[in-house]
Amino acid sequence: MSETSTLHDLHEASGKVREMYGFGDRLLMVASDRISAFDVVLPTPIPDKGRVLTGLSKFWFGRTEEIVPNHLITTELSAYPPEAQGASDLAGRSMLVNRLTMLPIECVVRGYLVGSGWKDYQRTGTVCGHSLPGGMAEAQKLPKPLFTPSTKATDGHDQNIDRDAGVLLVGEERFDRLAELSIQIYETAAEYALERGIIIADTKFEFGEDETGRIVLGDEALTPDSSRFWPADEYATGGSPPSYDKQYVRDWLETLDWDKTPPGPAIPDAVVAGTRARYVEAYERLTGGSFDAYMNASGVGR
Ligand code: PZK
Repeated sequence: MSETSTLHDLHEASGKVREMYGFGDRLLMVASDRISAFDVVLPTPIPDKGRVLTGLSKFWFGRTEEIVPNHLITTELSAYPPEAQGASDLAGRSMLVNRLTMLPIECVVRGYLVGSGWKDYQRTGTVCGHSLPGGMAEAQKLPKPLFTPSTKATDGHDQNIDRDAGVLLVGEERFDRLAELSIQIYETAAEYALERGIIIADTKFEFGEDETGRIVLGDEALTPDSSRFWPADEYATGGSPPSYDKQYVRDWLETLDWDKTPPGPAIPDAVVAGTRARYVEAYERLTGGSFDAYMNASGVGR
């Protein structure tokens, strides 16, 4: 006797804070409210975080589709496959997307000299094979955004690669197209965000190919989990600027005697509320719309 399958039976993969379900040539991506800090997923969710990230990805897919096609089909629950219709809590936090053949490089673009880029620069004067002017400060804006791809290493940490290594993985023609697309999307988004008070310091894109061999933007795009967002009014060089969304959590974690290995500590209510407010603020600043309106339009609470 055949049984009706539920969403749980169709689970294909878990990310740190997301889940993926398969429906033949389509996938359902679900963003949870889990938050990670210092690379550890904390036990306390940030209410609506997954909805903010999904709303932002949807917004950016719409604003970048003239540059590159993307995998988004719909976020309309009524258009989801029947197996997903009965599931609760998908509203506003899920996207139905086209299944792609994902390309095996992470397409990182850096507009500012921070993180591993700053470390590499201090050691070698270069970032992923790009040589830079001498005397740059931490968090300084780069003369031009750099394409600094990486691969997922077996330990889960990303390994920066140079052009030669990237070309071995995807071929020269694809590599050059990915670089060009990534920089064009980043420049367009960063210019727009800066007008709204948010610096996108760097970001990571993942691309795939559809059945016709066309390059398509996949994954999430230009969210605070895939990018470094900084408040423009607090920007300064000579240190690592505060994270727009996670600084409350990080500052509170630094007051504890926690060694940054799992399990992380539970987050107090005031820190949860402050962090949620920052995510909602990022959504509203970037999209120019109210997050309440997004929730209502997405069918949250129906
Ligand atoms: C794909 N991931 C990452 C893992 C997540 C996300 N359109 C696509 N086609 C095929 N594969 C993927 C995508 C996308 N996006 C994405 N892994 C494969 C991932 C776990 C949970 F939400």
